[in-house]
Amino acid sequence: TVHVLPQTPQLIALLTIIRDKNTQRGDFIFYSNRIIRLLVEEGLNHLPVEGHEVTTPLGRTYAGVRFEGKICGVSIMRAGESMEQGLRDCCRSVRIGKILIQRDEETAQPKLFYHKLPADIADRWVLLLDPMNATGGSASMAVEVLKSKGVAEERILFLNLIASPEGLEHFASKFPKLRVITAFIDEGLDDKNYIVPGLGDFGDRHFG
Ligand code: HSX
Ligand code: HSX
Repeated sequence: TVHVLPQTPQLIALLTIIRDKNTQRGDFIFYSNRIIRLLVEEGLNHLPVEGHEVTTPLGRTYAGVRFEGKICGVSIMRAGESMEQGLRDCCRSVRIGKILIQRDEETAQPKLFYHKLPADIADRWVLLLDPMNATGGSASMAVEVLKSKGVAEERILFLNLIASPEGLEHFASKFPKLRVITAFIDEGLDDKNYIVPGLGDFGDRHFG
């Protein structure tokens, strides 16, 4: 299932800045971080909570809730690493796994080079991080890696900034129980399988 962030004027303004080809790296990082923060908070909204009672300084009890699971961020390198800090800003001691997948820009086929994941990942909720979902090939490959480590599809939340309709369809048909949280669904892909209108190569714009 796909959850799109509420398309508020504020969010569109942030997206407009990072889409602008004249936006320089410092601003690109600053404004994309604001969107990433919203994506992380929305992702956390999908995790289960249990009842938890506290006493306030006024001596009253408050029947609240607390998060009951363990989580792990997994970034698809390189671009996905740009989302790690946003997750850490919300979850201080969060564990982070890495999967290095590179898309061959001739064929648009993803290739897996490396992965390193926490040993107990199968017991965790996984927030999969990649800002761009074009054909969906890279993220699918990452999900296959996670599944091979015993992570259930329903425990994976894929956080991404811009998705193409093609990428989302690919994902929905392959992994129907997986949740995708995206800030924006773009028009589609061009003949090189780049997202349009898009924002160019996220990794290049963020890391240089
Ligand atoms: C974060 O810290 C999340 O709530 C995680 O559940 C927790 C990290 O747990 P661990 O990886 O240190 O066991 O706030
Ligand atoms: C870019 O290509 C992104 O960060 C993703 O890792 C990937 C998206 O392309 P696709 O595999 O969805 O076509 O580097």
